[in-house]
Amino acid sequence: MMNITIDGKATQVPAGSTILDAAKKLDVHIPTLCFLQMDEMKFNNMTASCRICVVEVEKRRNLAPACATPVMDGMVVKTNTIRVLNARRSVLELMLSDHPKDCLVCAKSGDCELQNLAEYFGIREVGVAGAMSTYREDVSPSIIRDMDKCILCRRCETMCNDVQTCGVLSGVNRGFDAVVAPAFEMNLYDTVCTNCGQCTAVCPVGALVENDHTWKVIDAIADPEKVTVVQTAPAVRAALGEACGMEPGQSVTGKMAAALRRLGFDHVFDTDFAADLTIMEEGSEFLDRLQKFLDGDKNVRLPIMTSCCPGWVKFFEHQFPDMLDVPSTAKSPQQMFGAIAKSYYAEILGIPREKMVVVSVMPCLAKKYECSRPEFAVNGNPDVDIVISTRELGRLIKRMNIDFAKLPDEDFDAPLGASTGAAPIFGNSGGVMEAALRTAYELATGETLPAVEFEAVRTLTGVKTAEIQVGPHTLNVGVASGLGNARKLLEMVRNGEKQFHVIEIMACPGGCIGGGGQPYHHGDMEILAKRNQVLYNEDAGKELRKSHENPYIIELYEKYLGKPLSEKAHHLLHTHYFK
Ligand code: HC0
Ligand code: SF4
Repeated sequence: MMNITIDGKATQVPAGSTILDAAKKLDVHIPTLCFLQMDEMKFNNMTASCRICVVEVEKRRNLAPACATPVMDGMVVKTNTIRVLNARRSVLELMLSDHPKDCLVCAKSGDCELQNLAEYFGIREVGVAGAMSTYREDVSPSIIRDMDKCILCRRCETMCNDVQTCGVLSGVNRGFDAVVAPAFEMNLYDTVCTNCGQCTAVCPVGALVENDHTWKVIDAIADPEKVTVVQTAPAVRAALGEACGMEPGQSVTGKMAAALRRLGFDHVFDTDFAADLTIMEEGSEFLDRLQKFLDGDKNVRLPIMTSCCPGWVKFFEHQFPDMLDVPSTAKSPQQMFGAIAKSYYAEILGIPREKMVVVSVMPCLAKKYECSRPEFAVNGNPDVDIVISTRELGRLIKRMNIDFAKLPDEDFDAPLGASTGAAPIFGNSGGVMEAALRTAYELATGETLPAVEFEAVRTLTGVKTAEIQVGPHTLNVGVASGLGNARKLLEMVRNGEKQFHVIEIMACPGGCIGGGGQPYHHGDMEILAKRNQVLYNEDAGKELRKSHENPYIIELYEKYLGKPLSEKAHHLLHTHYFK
């Protein structure tokens, strides 16, 4: 152990700890900007590039960055001397001298770590004339890159390279022109970017933000010629409260339905309905492949992999093009919902699909890209027209003067608003697997499951493998969240290291609860754990907890689709992948 004294308070920390670690232990606040660490995700941005955290160390000539300086035994540190304060203020002024001053119209205003620091240090004018560099704006369907605002903290690079293993972003150019960009300074859209949005989740400023579509939603609602239909993803209900000023960990499903009605949507539905539908299709596809495999069919591909996460789909299309026949062909719940809304439900309403506007509220930025894929449209009319993130819905609710916390709990509309407990858990890593196992077990064995909870596949972050008994079959299952973890599982499959039967992958660490469009959690992993619990509680509180028990899903098959994997179901609910 190392002894250290900070601002007159003494403590001991293990060797290898930084001054910042010791300060946290002592409850001494040291401001940081570039630094961010999330051990559970293996995310560690310790570039020490911003120098906001400098401190004075006795017997050392230079100030030291607290985030990257290891504690030495007997160290004496001061965090608030005039020398330290002046150095931090100069650093901040230099940074602001090369930063746009358009906070009034910046997407990150109110949530910007640089703005917060300027306020904390009482900066009222920038006394340094900087050479403001300008960079073109890069707009993808999911993300806007405004590199004028980049402060070179490198958090996005760490996320994209170390956690997601996509390798899209790295530092380019020198001096004032230095930015973080794709190779050859290509647009994100032209790279192997998966649109996961995890870079926006860690960007401290407005350099990487979602492509905001809130005004498109307002326009659609105000258009008297349009019928607006909204769907909400499983993970949104676990975090929307945070975007509306409530404490993390509160389930706001009923308030969310009420808010969407107050916003003026004509039909307030739930992606959870389509999650149940996905289980019917994906579960049946799995049982079909498993039976063929057991019958000795050499052409059948196992494991089956979930295909509901569009960041993951883009990842395997780019990185594993030799394995495009492995994932399930089932569309994601978002796209199944759009396809059913604009066929089955448009027919019930007696309107043409062009009159309907389907809006999704998602925890995810890749969903914005997913709905723009040409295969998810009929004669150019998309199945899902507009996707907004949880953060954007929070903004809309505030913009429309809705006092969210005081709203009553309301139900979704029928028929596309009904779901079982198997659906909300889709938002947790391991949830799609659990939902699929509940249904596959009962369809395969014809018996009632003794207990619906499959604890063995529940995991907050990382990789989990388990053996699950389904009737006479022992299934090897794998679950991964975060694309770096997905890569590990896929390489095991490709190398033939392990025979899996089913694999669930979600691109974002923790699953959709940690999606790139969720309220910023600033590295606080407890917030993710609370969101995770909200969804399991919602499942536990439902009377029906298996997708095949959803009465409206049963009705949809009886009246419209026939049975899972029917020709009509294939036409509306399945897709294919591209190299
Ligand atoms: Fe998800 Fe989904 S669970 S990807 O994470 O399957 O975004 O929440 O909506 O589509 O249902 C996101 C969340 C969804 C889809 C569902 C799946
Ligand atoms: Fe990398 Fe994901 Fe950001 Fe694309 S969206 S640049 S893949 S972190």
